[in-house]
Amino acid sequence: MRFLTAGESHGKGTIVILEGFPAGLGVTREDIDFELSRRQKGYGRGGRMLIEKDQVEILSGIRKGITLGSPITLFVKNSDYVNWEKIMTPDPMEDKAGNPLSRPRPGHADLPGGQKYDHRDLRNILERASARETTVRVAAGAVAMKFLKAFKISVESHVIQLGSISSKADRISNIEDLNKKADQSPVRMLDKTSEKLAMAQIDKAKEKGDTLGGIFEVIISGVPAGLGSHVQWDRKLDGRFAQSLMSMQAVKGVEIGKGFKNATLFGSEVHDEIGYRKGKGFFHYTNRSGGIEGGMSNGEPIVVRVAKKPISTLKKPLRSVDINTKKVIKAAYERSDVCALPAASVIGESICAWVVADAFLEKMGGDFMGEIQKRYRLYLEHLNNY
Ligand code: EPS
Repeated sequence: MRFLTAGESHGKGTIVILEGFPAGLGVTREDIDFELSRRQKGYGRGGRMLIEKDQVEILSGIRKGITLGSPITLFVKNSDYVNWEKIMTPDPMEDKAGNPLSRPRPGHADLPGGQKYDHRDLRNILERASARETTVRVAAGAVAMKFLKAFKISVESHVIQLGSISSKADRISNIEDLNKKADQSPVRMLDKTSEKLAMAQIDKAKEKGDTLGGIFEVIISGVPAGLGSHVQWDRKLDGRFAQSLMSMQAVKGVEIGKGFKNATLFGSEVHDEIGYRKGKGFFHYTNRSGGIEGGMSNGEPIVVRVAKKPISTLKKPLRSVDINTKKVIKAAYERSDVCALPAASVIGESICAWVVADAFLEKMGGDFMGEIQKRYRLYLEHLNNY
């Protein structure tokens, strides 16, 4: 399976085409809109989320609530486009609406993108680099999640660190109704003390014209052993998670299990001892590896942690250089989120859901749900008898 997204942040909207998705899965607009609305929430977001009410339009590939096996096209319109029509129009325009943006923001795509594509108006870069693009990645993820649900695989997340505030609920790899609980928190943290401190830190950053990042954790339960493969670099499941998650705007670190901590310990303190129980099959006594060994799922919950840097659009801008005058100036500021970490954790779920669904389909094979389900039953039988 693969997908491609397109769209500018203040253009007509964002769009995604999903290719290779099997037939026979029930998917409704409500399924997708539910995830889209989760992406819009979180304490610390800016004015844009008050303008948008992200809702999907299904343009192809789903008929009467069932996937057809043909490309699925999902479109999410930008309500803000009406305010940007003159600036973002694809038509040739005499009108010089919108001053060319010449003050690159440190940390954003503005400068390297301008250099690479030879744009003198940095808006031509920032519009596509914007995290608005994640809208349709979440739409794609919602379809993948629906697929995984049919095989009792769940994808959930929570924020474990926001700025300097660590959640006390760090490293819970099997919590019931994790998402239900995290969704109740404005910062998607599980313990109330950290939640309060984190919100206070967001308030402080806002006051100072600054921004905040942090770390979230995605937990994927119900994954059978054997997704991904050790035989080739681009088939390794951990590598696929890292690439997909790193491609999310502002993400600067990805860790599987206790990745960085494990690097500081003895091997005997790191590796998860293997057990066997009749009926249950093989299992591990611990899960420090985060459910992936040798580039393959090992049957334990997959635990992925993602570090997101603070958003680079600062109300109190950093020093930069105007690309035309070459004079030292302050970077451009329009409006921005102070902290989009809670939303990022929702986006992370979607990205992980796609990775798992892709690897799952690759392993089981099949073009329609009944076929895949049959093959999965056989594979589970194989695992039980192994
Ligand atoms: C976003 C929409 C954007 C930003 C944010 C994500 O809207 P606007 O640029 O109109 O405020 O809020 O994008 C960025 C953080 C960024 O650096 O571009 C969204 O829908 O998530």
